[in-house]
Formats: sequence, C-alpha cells, structure tokens
Amino acid sequence: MSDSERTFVMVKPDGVQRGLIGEIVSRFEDRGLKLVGGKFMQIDEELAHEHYGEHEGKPFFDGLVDFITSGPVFAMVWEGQDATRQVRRMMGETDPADSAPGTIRGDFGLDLGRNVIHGSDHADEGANEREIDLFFDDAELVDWDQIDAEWLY
Ligand code: RTP
Ligand code: MG
Repeated sequence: MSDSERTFVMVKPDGVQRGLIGEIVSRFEDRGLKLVGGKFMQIDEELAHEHYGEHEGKPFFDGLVDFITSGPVFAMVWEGQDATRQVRRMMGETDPADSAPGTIRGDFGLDLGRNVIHGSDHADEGANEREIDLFFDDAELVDWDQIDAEWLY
C-alpha cells in the first residue's frame, strides 16, 4: 500500500435524522477503508466555529453553524490508501445537484445546505489531520489489522 492516511468524515444532522448512518458506514466498509474511530455526538457553537472557521464571514456561515449544531452527528475516522481523496470522490460535489448518481450526495441529497455528509477537503493540505485532532483524542483512535488488507493492497 502507498500513501496510507487517515481522514475525518461526519454524517451531518440531516443524515442522522434520515437514518443514513448505516448506509454511509457500509459504503466506506465496502470500499475497503478501515474504520479507526467513531462517535455519536452533538456539536456545540464553539466546535462549529472552529470546524468551519475557513467560512467565517461568508453569507452562509451563520446558517451553516445553526445547521451543524441542530442535532447529533456521527463523527468518524477512516484509514486507507489516499483516504481523503477517495472519500471526497465517494461524497460527490458540495451541491447535491452537481453530484453524480452513485455518490453519497448524488444519491441522498437535494439541497446545498442539507448535503448529508462532511469529509476533510483533499485540496486543503493537512485538513484531515487538523479535523481528526479537533474531534478525537488519540486514545479514541484504534490501531487494528484488517484481515483482508492483503487482498486490497
Ligand atoms: P463540507 O465542508 O461540509 O464537507 O462541504 P464541502 O467541503 O463540500 O463544501 P465547503 O465549501 O467546505 O462548504 C461547507 C458547507 O457550507 C455550505 N455552503 N453553502 N450557500 C452557499 O453558497 C454555500 N456554500 C457552501 C454547504 O452545506 C457546504 O457543505
Ligand atoms: Mg469543506
């Protein structure tokens, strides 16, 4: 395997309310990625501001914070070859309307502000590590061997 890395992924409040946690976890498992952390949690205002700090000052920022704090989320860390980019490809585009069928947003979303899932931005160097550190303590991440790893890589 080359370039194994960890990435941060989160089922947003709309995805949780719609019962999509299992479906989304299955897609990443089926792809061969390895789950190394996961927790069901409520994001508070402070964490929302830190997580979406890059968008502070933009017209949609307040609505984005309201939405992401409006109900529980399922936060995860997935590991594998080129994991950040692989997950973003599986998510689709930011706007579900631009997302191809077969992607998570293309299969389950309709609206830009209700796009079901977050994944660290591959184009933003180091975003995966920053977001993992923001949401998880080291002790919450588990090192383990995937039994079929030799057939994946
Ligand atoms: P995310 O961070 O939530 O995974 O989404 P993303 O990388 O695909 O998109 P990003 O540019 O980081 O935007 C964060 C979230 O803000 C909402 N948004 N609204 N009204 C607008 O123009 C607008 N642009 C972005 C979206 O819900 C997006 O997921
Ligand atoms: Mg983003």
